This record gives sequence, C-alpha cells and structure tokens, in this order.
Amino acid sequence: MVRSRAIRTLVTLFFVIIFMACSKQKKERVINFPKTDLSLENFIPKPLQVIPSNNGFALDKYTAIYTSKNIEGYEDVGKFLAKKIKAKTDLDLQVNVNDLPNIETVIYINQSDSLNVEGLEAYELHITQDSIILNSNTAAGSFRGIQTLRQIIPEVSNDTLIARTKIWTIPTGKIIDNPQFEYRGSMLDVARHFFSVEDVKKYIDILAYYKYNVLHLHLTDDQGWRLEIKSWPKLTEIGGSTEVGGESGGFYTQEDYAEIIDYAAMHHITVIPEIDMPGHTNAASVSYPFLNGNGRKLELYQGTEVGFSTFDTRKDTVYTFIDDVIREIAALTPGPYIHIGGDESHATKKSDYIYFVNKVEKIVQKYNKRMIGWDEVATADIDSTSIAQFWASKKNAQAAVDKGMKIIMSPAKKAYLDMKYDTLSKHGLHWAAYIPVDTAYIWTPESYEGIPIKNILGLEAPLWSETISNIEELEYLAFPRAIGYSELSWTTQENRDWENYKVRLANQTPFLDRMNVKYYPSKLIDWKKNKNKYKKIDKD
Ligand code: TNX
Repeated sequence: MVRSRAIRTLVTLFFVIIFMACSKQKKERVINFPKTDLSLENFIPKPLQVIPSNNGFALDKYTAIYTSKNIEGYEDVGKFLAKKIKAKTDLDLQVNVNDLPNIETVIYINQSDSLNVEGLEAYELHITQDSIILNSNTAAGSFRGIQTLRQIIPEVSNDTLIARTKIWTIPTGKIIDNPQFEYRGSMLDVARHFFSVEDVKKYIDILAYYKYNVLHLHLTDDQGWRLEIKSWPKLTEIGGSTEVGGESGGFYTQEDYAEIIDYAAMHHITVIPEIDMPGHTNAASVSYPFLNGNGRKLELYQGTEVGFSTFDTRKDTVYTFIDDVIREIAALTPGPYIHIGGDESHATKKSDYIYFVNKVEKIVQKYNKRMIGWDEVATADIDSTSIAQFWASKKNAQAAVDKGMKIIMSPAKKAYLDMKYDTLSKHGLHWAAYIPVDTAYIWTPESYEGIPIKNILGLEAPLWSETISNIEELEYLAFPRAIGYSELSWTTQENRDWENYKVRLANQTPFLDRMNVKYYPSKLIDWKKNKNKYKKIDKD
C-alpha cells in the first residue's frame, strides 16, 4: 500500500516535471520578481518552520492545479483552493485537467507518506519558481496546507505590480508544519440567541482559514432548544420558540444540521453537538414537563440567569428521553464526540448529579461516541476515555487528570470569547475577566494551572451569546481574539511572540475586510488599511 502510493507519487511528479519542461520550451516568460522573503509573510497560525529562498512563483492564468487523484479528498481540496483563488484574484484555475495549453506553473497537491514531520494534519510546502508542491499524509493535512498558501497570495490593490501584470507573486521557499494540538476549536452558543445556517457557515469560513478543526455547537439551554428531534417534536416547537430578550428564537431542522455538518466537513472541521444537562434544561422541561426536577412552575425563559433548572435525575423516563435524543444526534453526527454539558447544575443534588452523569456517559458510549462535558463532569465516576472541558475549576481539572482523562482547555479568564475586551466594550460579559487582545494571546495553555501537557487534547474558545444577537455582534466579540487562539493551539510556545504576532494580526485586515468581518478594531493593534481596489481599476 505504502509502496504503491510512493510509486504513484513518483510517477505523477515525473509527469509534472516533463510537462513543465515541455511548457518551458513552448514559451519562456521573463518575470522580474521583487525580492521575496517567505519568512516575513503574515502567517497565522505561525508554521513550525519556514525557510525562504527569495524568489517568486508566478500565480496567473498560466497556472494549473493538479492533485493526487485516487485518494479520497485530495481533488476536493484542489477544487476548494481554485475557488478561493478565484474569489481573491478572479483567476480561473483548472483542476486536474490534462493537456492544457500554455501552462507555465503548477500547484501540485500530493499525498505522501514521507514527510519530515509525522501527524495527520502535517504538511510541507515546497515553493519554487515553477511549481508549488504541497505534500501531506492526509487530505486534512493538505487542507491545512492550502490555508497557508491562501495566506501568501497577495491581496490586490490598484498601485501594485499585480494590477498591471495580473501576476500574483508567491514567495519561494519551504514550509514544514504540524499542529501542536489535535483539537483546535471554537464554540457557538446558538441557544441563548439563535444563529442561522448562513451565519454558522460564515463562522466556519473564517475558522477554516486559521486552521481550526472543531466547531462545538451549544444547541440547548434554558432559553432555547435548537435542534429538531423527530421523536420529541415539542422540543423545538415549544422549546425553540424564543430566545434571550424575548425575540422569536428558531431551530435547525435535521436537514439544516446536516447542511452545517457537510459544510464543516468540506473545511475538515468536526462538529460537536452539545445537549446541556441536567442543568440548563428549562426549554426542554417546558416542552415536556415530566423531565423537570426543580418542582417549579414551568414557563419559557428569556433572561440570563443560570443554575435554576434541572432534569429529574431519578426518573427512568428521563433516560428513555435522553436515549432517544442521543440516538438521533449520534446518527446525524459523523464526528466522534457528543458533548453533554453538565455545567452549573446548582439545582441538582450532588449525588443525583453523579448518578446522572454516570448514566448519560453510558448512553453516549452505547451510540459509539466519546462523551465530553464541562469540567464538573470529572466529579462523577466516568471513564478515562471521556473528556473534560476546563472552564473554571482547577480542582475539577485535577480530578480529570487523576482519572487519566483528556482535557480541552477553555479557561474563562483567558479563552472566553464572550468576555468584554475592556470597560468600553459594546457587547459581552465580564464575570470572569476583561480580556483585551493581548491578554487573550499571552498565556500558555500548555501549562496553565499546572495541567500536564500530556492530558491536554487542545484548546477551545467558547462564544456564549447572552449579549449578542446577530452576526456583526458575534464578529465583534470573536475577532480578532479567535485568530490568536488559532495560534495558541497550532503553534508551539517557542514560536509564539506577542510583538511579532501583533504585526501579523494587523495585516489580516485585507482578508477580514474582503470577508466583511466586523472585527473589533482594538487600539493595541496598528491595523493595516489596504482596501481592495483592483476590480474598480480593472473597469476604468
Ligand atoms: C458560564 S461556561 C456558563 C454559560 C454562560 C457563560 C457566560 C459554562 C460551562 N457555563 O452558561 O453562558 O458562563 O460567560
């Protein structure tokens, strides 16, 4: 298998070289590239190793893309790259089309088992004057690699060489890259305020550009149940009908959810659905009152208090209900995880809470998924295969370590996207901290609160939505901080430096502006204003 792949690679490379030699004979272009330096590019997250060779690769209408063909996912990655190049430059690059006339340069996306670094998402880019060869073990690795490539295709502007020549110069050199953590996520709370499929897709677009690989959806809470469950339809009919502030809420049909999953999969992003319980369950209990365990009168809730609701953890029918919900969600979700919440169950007795988490873990496992829960779940008698998401309690995180569990790092004081930047922030809360852009970046998830790195699965930045109700407000809180978290989870500690990062961050504006992302323009950053004027000039 490995040998036949290697042979295939060699044969393809051979053809690429012959092909390029022939095209050279056809036509020799003389391009005077400005001197480049790959190591000075504004990559985020910063790659493991960048070795510049100070020349230029001409990306233009004479460029074509080729990919490994018989290995699942590679051609899709090639097509994805072509689409993004079209959006940025208006060039129409062909993918895996043979016998193209006038091709001068090629981008070759290649499966290879002989990389300098191991890892499912590792990749290497070899950029020379004539070719860009992207090698990776897996299609996911090649997908991360093309994000790096996207980041070094210059943005257009009217006074550059590009506008006159329609050549985008890509600096030559070599990049060897591999993420530090296998889990690099962000969470969207679609329960407190509902966000449309289109909003979620836009969030995925940006996350993918910065090499995130997980989107956690907080689908249920006191204020709303947002995913259709066919066996319990009132969950969305009643429980999905409102949201914080009293607006009309909303929910994803199972088709909508499948659309999000597919879109995420195209971006090599795993979706993790969260059904928060036994607390945070008012919307479920209003829909089906037998679930309720707090003895209080049930009504739809549009406020922002936490900790008042609980399931009746000693009733068998509650577990029949949960079994149905988990069964349906597991069937809809290709990823390996289901998140059961488990946070802030202040209305649940401690012994009931432990009984509940133990039972729900078994249900999740019955449907062949791994359970994730907020750090409180580590107080139950759960397996080392389950995962704790550290948000507040060092003691709970230590309990998870003692059980040999993996931990997702989301400390509220550092990684909560819903915390205000400072006292003047338009949106957000500040119960954990104010988190300006530098504070969000300058900390070490690798050793935070003494949690050993071997227990750390990765990092996740949750965005709770009590104070935000549309995509602009979402973007205000998420960006630019989520960009920094991508670097904290991908790049090793030795490779991170605030002074260096903040310059690279300042240079994200052409991308963020083009994507119409309404980021918070923190004064700590000297934002580069570089409006895209190319199309306008072209018409003149
Ligand atoms: C705590 S973090 C919560 C959420 C809130 C958030 C607001 C966690 C597991 N629970 O219910 O939305 O604070 O910052």
